[in-house]
Amino acid sequence: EHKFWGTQPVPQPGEGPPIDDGFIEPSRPVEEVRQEPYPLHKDFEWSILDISDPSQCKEVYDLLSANYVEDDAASFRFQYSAEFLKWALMPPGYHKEWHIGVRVVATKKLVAFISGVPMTLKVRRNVINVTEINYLCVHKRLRSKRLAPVLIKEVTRQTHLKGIFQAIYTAGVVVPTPVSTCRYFHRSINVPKLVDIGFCFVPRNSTLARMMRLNAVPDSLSLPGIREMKEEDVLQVAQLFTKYIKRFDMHPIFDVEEIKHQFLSGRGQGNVGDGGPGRRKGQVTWAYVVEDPHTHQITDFFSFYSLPSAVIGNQKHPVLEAAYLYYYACDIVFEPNAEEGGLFKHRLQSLITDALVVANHAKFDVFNALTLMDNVSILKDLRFGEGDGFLNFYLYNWRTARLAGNNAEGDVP
Ligand code: YNC
Ligand code: MG
Repeated sequence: EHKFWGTQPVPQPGEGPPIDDGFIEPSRPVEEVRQEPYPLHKDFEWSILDISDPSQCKEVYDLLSANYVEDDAASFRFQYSAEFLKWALMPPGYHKEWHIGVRVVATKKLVAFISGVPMTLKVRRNVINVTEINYLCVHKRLRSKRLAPVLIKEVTRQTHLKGIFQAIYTAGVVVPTPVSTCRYFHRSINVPKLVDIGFCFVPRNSTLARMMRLNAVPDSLSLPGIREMKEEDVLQVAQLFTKYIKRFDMHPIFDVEEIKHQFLSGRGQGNVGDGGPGRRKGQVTWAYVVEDPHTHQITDFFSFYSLPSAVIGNQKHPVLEAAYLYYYACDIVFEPNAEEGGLFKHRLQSLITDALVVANHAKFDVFNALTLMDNVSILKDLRFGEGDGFLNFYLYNWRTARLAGNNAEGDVP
């Protein structure tokens, strides 16, 4: 059934849960790794892209803008900004050899892309160095020609050449074999626009005015001591993040440099407002901390990123401005059995409500979140609605039992 995936070191359909966690195929010495790129049709050539070069970054942006992920109805298409790609593809320790393009020999036009970035991942009891694969894209005119498997094999080869033999990736599609599946939830902010573009509907028993009232976001931040994260906070945020994230069966491990990159390097240039209301020029990420007014300790933080979508064929509203909840942490512990979820749930609700306030000021139309981390405990109360999209998580060359996640209510049936 899966001509390509059936040949790869991934759990195959019908395999039972593994007896123990570990690799599927052993690592090899770098000398034994294939040294030549995989062959391409004679009209095409491989091209390593230098994302630090604005013109090459723009080429990837142009390819993805016209050809990347769309929803099933082809109404929306992800429109990652060039600044976003720079932030996502150039974390500490990135390898330019993992930013792989395919060009037309005759015109040098970029027609396909795949990328990897290094990451330290904890999966249950094991810490593994992986590549995080993303932005696999083939130009619409070159689809269904088995180019995707060649891109995947080439990024695998380049990964092996750096001594890395495991990968993590996510996709909307199901291929062998997801390790976990999350559902998307959406919190409406700009209700009239969302209705206008068909992102949501006014139910028969409601009105636009009532929907706007129900989804009104508070005018100002509510947590005492909340403010934008700054460079001086990096060490404390790293400690808070590391402590909080340990509770989950699969999570990245970020050192201090990586924390700085993840939460501060996508912040854009200039002052808030230079990129429009509530935004810096080129701002990709937002990060806020709660500093205890008495102890000056950082007790909480949240982050989200900007990932707009093109509204396909809409002249009035060409772009849907979407914010995506990213990492957060609190210094109090989730109590699953406490009445109403206890202190933690209350705290997380206040924290993410403040995230909505910031996103509203920055003129986002919708705030999205997945059913991971502790999100499920707060999504319904904060008026996030269940979406129809799922995100499947995959591990390459690593066996582990399926991760239930903390997503009981949002998991696939
Ligand atoms: C996908 N998204 O099943 P079989 S997500 C994985 N992830 O193989 P062809 C995919 N595999 O089933 P097309 C996949 N999509 O026969 C398709 N496949 O075994 C498999 N869309 O290839 C598919 N971006 O070239 C089939 O298909 C084979 O021309 C078919 O190209 C596919 O970035 C694609 O959704 C996705 O641009 C490039 O449709 C194209 O259709 C496209 O005939 C819009 O391919 C954009 C889009 C995907 C976003 C993403 C994560 C990708 C992960 C790839 C796997 C990485 C493995 C780890 C490597 C490193 C290992 C180390 C160490
Ligand atoms: Mg193809």
